[in-house]
Amino acid sequence: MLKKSLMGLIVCMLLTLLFAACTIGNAGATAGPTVHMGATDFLQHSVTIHKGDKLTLVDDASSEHIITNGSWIKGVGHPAKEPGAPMVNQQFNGNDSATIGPFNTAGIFHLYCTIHQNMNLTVTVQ
Ligand SMILES: [Cu+2]
Repeated sequence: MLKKSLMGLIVCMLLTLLFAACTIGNAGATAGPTVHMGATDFLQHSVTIHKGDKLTLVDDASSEHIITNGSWIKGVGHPAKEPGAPMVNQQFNGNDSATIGPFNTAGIFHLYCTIHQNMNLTVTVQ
């Protein structure tokens, strides 16, 4: 009798482990288009996505970023939101990520980091 309940306990523990592993796996995977950021810049300066997509920004460094609509032009930050662009105002504190959008309108949209000069990202939605 004791052996049987012990077996049941072990099976339960194994199932729990299995479910936990699955959950961790899902949390680690980022679905959809992703752009990474280093200490002072985007690791790529343009990305092409589809209408209706969201965009995941991943801060690989320990530095802060504040990403919003607009762009750096000749060393000066210009806030500007194109018609049809989703409102973006996302703070990163280092080693974190966030999803922006959805981008529901086709076009070319500009995002920049208000902290780091020339940290521009062009999002093409098609
Ligand atoms: Cu930045």
